[in-house]
Formats: sequence, C-alpha cells, structure tokens
Amino acid sequence: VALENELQSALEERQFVMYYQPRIDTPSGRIVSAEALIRWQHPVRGLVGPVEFIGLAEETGLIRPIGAWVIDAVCAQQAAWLAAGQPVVPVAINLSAVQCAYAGLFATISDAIERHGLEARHLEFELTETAVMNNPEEAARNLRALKRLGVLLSLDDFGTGYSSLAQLKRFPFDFVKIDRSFIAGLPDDAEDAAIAAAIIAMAHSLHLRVVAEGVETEAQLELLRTLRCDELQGFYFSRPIPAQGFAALLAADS
Ligand code: G
Ligand code: G
Ligand code: MN
Ligand code: NA
Repeated sequence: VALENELQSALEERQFVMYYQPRIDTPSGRIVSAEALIRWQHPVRGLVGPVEFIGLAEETGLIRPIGAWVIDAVCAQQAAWLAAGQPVVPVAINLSAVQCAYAGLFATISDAIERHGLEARHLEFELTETAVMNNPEEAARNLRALKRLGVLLSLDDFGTGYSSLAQLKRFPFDFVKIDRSFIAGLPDDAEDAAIAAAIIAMAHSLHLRVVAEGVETEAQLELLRTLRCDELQGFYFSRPIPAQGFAALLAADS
C-alpha cells in the first residue's frame, strides 16, 4: 500500500524520467530510432527501474495516467529537439496490456501528437504478443487506428509468448523485436541461432523488419548481420541513457 501511495504522488511530484536507448541500422551502423524507457527518480530509493513498479501500476490502474504521462513526455521531448533544429529519429514507447485494451488509447496518442505539433512518424509503439492477445479485438481496433494515423508499431519480446507470427499478421506491425533471451546465447548456442534465423526469415517473408534486442557483443552483431537482422539494440551500442546524452549520440552520428 505504501508503494502504491508513493506511485500516485510520484506523478504529481514529477518524479518520473524517460531514458533513451538507441537502435542501430545493421548495414550502416547508424542510429535510426530509440526506445523510451521510464525510470522513477525516488527521493529516498534513488533511480528505480520499471520492473519494480510497472506491475503495480497495472494492477492499480495507475498505468493509465502514468502511460499518458510517458506519451506526453516523449512527444514534448521530440518537439523540443525539432524546435532546436536537432536531428530526430522515431522514438518507441512501450504499451502495457491495460493500455492496449483501453478504448481511449488512440485519442490519448493522437491528442498528444497534435498538441505538440509532431508528425505521427516521429513515434513508434511497442506491444508484446501477450498484451495484444489479452484483448485482441480492442487491441486490433487501437492498432488499426494508430496505423492509419501513421505511427510505427512493433511486436516486442517476440518468442516469449504463445502466438505465431502468422497469427499476429492480422495486426499491422512494422517491426518484430526478437526477445533478448534468444540473443544471449549467440553466437555459440546452435538452438538460439536456429530460432533467431527462423524468426528473421519468417518476419521477412511477412514483410516485417526485425530488431534484435540485448546485443552485448561484437560476435552477436556479426552473426545477426549474417542472418540479415535489420536493426540492433543493446548494451554493445549503448545502455538506456538520459535525453541529453542520447541527443549528443545522435548529433555525433549525423
Ligand atoms: O528499462 P528496462 O530498463 O528495465 O525495462 C524493463 C521493462 O519495463 C521492459 O519490459 C519495458 O517494456 C518496460 N517499460 C519500460 N518503460 C516503460 C513504459 O514507459 N511503459 C510501460 N508500459 N512499460 C515500460
Ligand atoms: O521488454 P523490453 O524489451 O521493453 O525491455 C527492454 C529492457 O531490456 C530494458 O530493461 C533495457 O534496459 C534492457 N536491455 C537493453 N539492452 C540490453 C542488453 O544489451 N542486455 C541486457 N541484459 N538488457 C538490456
Ligand atoms: Mn520494449
Ligand atoms: Na523487448
């Protein structure tokens, strides 16, 4: 209960902050997008990661106002970079199951885009297969409306749920993100390599681009390049970092 009360006041006291982790285009090595990841700057505990509070936020319904704050904060950041004439890449926002099943999700997102004078192509949304399949009808409605608006959509943590890519083809995804549990064993684990190769081949046959998450070594990068994985994300390139640091990385890369 204490943490729940604190989570409620965290929003009012502006204790949340967004970090950004770059995503790299495999052939060119350039930064082509970023994933926005929330952190809680707690007055006593210090920087708290999302695994410690997103679950509670989902259970208590606080994920809706927190999620709306995340969407607004990322839009405000993108608008500030554009206004400053800095290079901008699409930024991907994670959506939880509760958010994807919420009938007001589309309005929350389209209002924020409009309010900040952004274009839809400046944003991407990441959803897990579990989140989508939790309420497939509402998720499909939200995703189709978002796709018409022009945002990018990615299927996050792919391979950890129970659905097949063929089943998910009815949702308008642009990217599949291979879960980092399959990347960790590369290049030596033959089974993980076979799974990664199969996901990439099937995604490509369905005209989806593929992102590998959790890339930590040069050897993983080399294998993923050979497998024609389109984009890479992981500590090998950068940890999630504050907005200013990300802007500096992007400026140096442009
Ligand atoms: O950032 P890592 O650094 O710890 O993120 C852990 C998990 O928290 C990931 O599964 C990620 O999808 C989730 N997460 C991070 N930021 C957000 C957010 O803004 N909203 C939601 N719903 N989940 C997030
Ligand atoms: O579930 P989702 O993919 O949204 O979560 C992203 C999470 O993965 C964040 O917690 C982020 O900090 C973490 N992450 C990003 N890159 C790496 C990496 O190279 N290795 C590991 N172990 N975790 C990573
Ligand atoms: Mn994600
Ligand atoms: Na993921």
